[in-house]
Amino acid sequence: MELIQLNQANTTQISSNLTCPTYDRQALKTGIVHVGVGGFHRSHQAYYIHQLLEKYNALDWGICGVGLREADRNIYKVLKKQDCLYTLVVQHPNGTVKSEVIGAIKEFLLAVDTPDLVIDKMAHRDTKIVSLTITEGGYNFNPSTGDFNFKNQDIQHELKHPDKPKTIFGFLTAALKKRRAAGLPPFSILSCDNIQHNGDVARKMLLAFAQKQDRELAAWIAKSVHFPNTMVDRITPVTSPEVIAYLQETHNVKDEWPVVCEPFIQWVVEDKFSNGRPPLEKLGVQFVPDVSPYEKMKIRLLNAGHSVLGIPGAIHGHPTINVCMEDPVFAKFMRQFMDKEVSPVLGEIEGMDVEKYKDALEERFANPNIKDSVSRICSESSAKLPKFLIPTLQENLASGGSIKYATLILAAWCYYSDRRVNENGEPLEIIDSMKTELHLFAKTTQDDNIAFLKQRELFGNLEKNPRFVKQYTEAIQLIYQEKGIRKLMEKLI
Ligand code: CS2
Repeated sequence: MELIQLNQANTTQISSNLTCPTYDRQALKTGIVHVGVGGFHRSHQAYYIHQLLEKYNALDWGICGVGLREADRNIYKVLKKQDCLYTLVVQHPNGTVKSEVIGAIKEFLLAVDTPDLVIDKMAHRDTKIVSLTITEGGYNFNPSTGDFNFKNQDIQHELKHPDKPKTIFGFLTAALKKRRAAGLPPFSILSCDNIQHNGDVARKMLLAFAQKQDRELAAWIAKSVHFPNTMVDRITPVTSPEVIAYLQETHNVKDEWPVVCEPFIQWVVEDKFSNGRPPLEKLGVQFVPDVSPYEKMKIRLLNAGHSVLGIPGAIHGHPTINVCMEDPVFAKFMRQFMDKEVSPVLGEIEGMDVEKYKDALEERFANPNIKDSVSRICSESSAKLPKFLIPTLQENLASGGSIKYATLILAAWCYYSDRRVNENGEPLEIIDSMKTELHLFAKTTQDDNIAFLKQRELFGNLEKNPRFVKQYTEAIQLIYQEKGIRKLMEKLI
């Protein structure tokens, strides 16, 4: 049988063996402009919106996707060819698979090609929210001071040429300026990245930038734009060729970039919007006055837990998170890290059962059908660890709590950045915008055991803490004896 290309015209045919949108996509307005259309946006926010369209026909809340970088050209091409349709493949731990075509994204713009269209879209009266998944690095702050990085070349360019934006900050200010001039209300800026107080961070960064560009505009933004904090959650691995083949074999559909995810989904949002919001509470999104306890719990347990498995997993040669969880040493190490180092700093969280949350995480990480690669988890560790892991370590240093698990992970990260091969001699796939610097600092470790810690923007003043330095130096010496990371983990549990 000939494969059917996924696109709008073919949905009638495709829907005979794969669920397709039934709402009128032609009539969709794009109330949301979303910047950063990766797998996570497509498994999470776009899926919620899709359900809202299916169940409540809320046609004002379609999505216009935006890619800011040249690297977004691939997704742009695929989505264009597929009329922005894609398949979401939900993989349950017991092997059940539920696939569905998602239609919430109506258009997609590539900012490097058409920056003016992006500004116009954000400034359009239909746009009520600009949401973001631009990754931890996209917020352009110095990880150790939290201040806006004005040294970034693209930012320098934008400050000189406000009409030629490149980064999210240039686009948001250009669009808000236009709205203000037209007498339109501002949009809300909804950050969906794994950063504690993500809305507050987005606000602080945008205001720092806007103040340098246009003080009056900055004052207007400060007064009238809302930046709700959010906690987002759904494990979404990188799409593998097997999933594309699976859809071809099982559903006879050619989808060049489907998305795989786990069944679990959660979104907690502070209910403060500048210009309305979709009624997502109908789908179980939790609107709360303060998102802090949720985000802290998620980032310190889930995201840090991932790194605690992923970095030693990469060194040892475990390909995925579920394979790490099948290894009893890794699974126990991760749980003890959560119990002994994270739980004490989290304390009691009102209305939340932290023990249950950790149990559920163990099950989610172990889902054998997700096959979340350790290389995805280790990617951009330079942006993740300072937010996910180091704060826990610092709080334990302050309180005299346990630090040995987190410290071993930092020492392992140094070894990983230095050696760049796993224990079987196979090259590691390191994806990190600071890859070169990480290697430069790590490679002198054998002469100076704490060389890696000298990257102050990542580690702050940890190198000055005698208790930490002692623990770290011991860990480094043991790792560099090359007896195997797994043995070291075993010794600690
Ligand atoms: C992962 C996240 O690599 C990582 O940072 O921990 O992408 C994680 O899978 C999501 O935050 C789950 O919601």
